[in-house]
Amino acid sequence: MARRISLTQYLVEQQREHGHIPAELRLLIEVVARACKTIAISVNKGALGEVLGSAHTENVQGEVQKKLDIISNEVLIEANEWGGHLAAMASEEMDSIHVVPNRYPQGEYLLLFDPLDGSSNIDVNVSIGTIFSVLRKVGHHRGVSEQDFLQAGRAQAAAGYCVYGPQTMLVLTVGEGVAMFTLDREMGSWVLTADQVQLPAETKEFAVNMSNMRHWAPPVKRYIDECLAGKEGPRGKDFNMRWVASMVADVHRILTRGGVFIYPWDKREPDKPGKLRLLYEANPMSFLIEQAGGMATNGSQRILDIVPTKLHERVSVMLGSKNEVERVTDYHREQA
Ligand code: AHM
Ligand code: MG
Repeated sequence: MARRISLTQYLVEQQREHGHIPAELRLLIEVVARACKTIAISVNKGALGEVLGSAHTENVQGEVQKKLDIISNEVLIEANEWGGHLAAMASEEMDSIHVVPNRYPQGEYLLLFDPLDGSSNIDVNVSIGTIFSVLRKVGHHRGVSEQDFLQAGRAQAAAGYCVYGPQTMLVLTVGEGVAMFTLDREMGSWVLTADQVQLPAETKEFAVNMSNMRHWAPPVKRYIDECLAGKEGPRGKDFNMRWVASMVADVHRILTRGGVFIYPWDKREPDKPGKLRLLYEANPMSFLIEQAGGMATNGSQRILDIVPTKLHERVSVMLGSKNEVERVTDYHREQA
């Protein structure tokens, strides 16, 4: 039987080989992974655990929260508070940062997360996930504030997601490629099932919410129109479309077989750069995609180079197979 490599073993071996996973970061990743197992149990119980439906509250972005959004947020906070590895946390579901309480030692890391991404899919039993991003607190100042979180995505020490689908999988990068772990439910352990994941530069599959087409800017419309024109059009090949409406599930498919994911700016809310959040969604996913040989931009700029100006900043997102993201980004440049 093939040797099973656990998450712990993977992290220890990465530290030996590359020396960039100090014990605190390893603890942090293991605690997040453990929290994801707890969230997976609630997700799997569904109606039996009385966790479905709305919590009848709104988050800072004015979105109605589901019970599982709140449960997942609490699980992540409770799991990460006491270990001494973190200075503070920020979440899509909290107005402001959560500083580690005084009763616990403060560490050097900052954890950011979307506790349960794909909220609209919770009640219909479609894949959802947890997305996380890890930054280091820079400088030696005492205390921690929102300002400490406003770092460009290229500064991430680690990032990943857990997808709650037919299989529960943890996908992780610590800056040396992308590794995928599958949860062995009987053993309760994460087992390495793919390492050094690479996505193809070419693809024939795109993911976008087509119902917004009439609101898009011309470069996005041009790119999708050309894909839709198929063999007879300028691209000379037929394209396939997929849209799960859970970014985690769409990105997981792209990491597995290639593709391009687009959630662009659109005219519905012209003052917002996009729907997705830079710090909790776009940055961690862009780090993973780049580590797998793909590309991620907002149409004009590499996502990982954007310096955030606020915690809940939104961004236009185009990520996935390199040649396709390059093309749609070029269309934006030609139009500028
Ligand atoms: P959420 O974090 O509130 O779940 O919103 C983010 C989700 C993404 O997972 C997904 O790509 C997108 O929203 C789907 O949006 P839409 O319903 O507009 O297609
Ligand atoms: Mg989300």
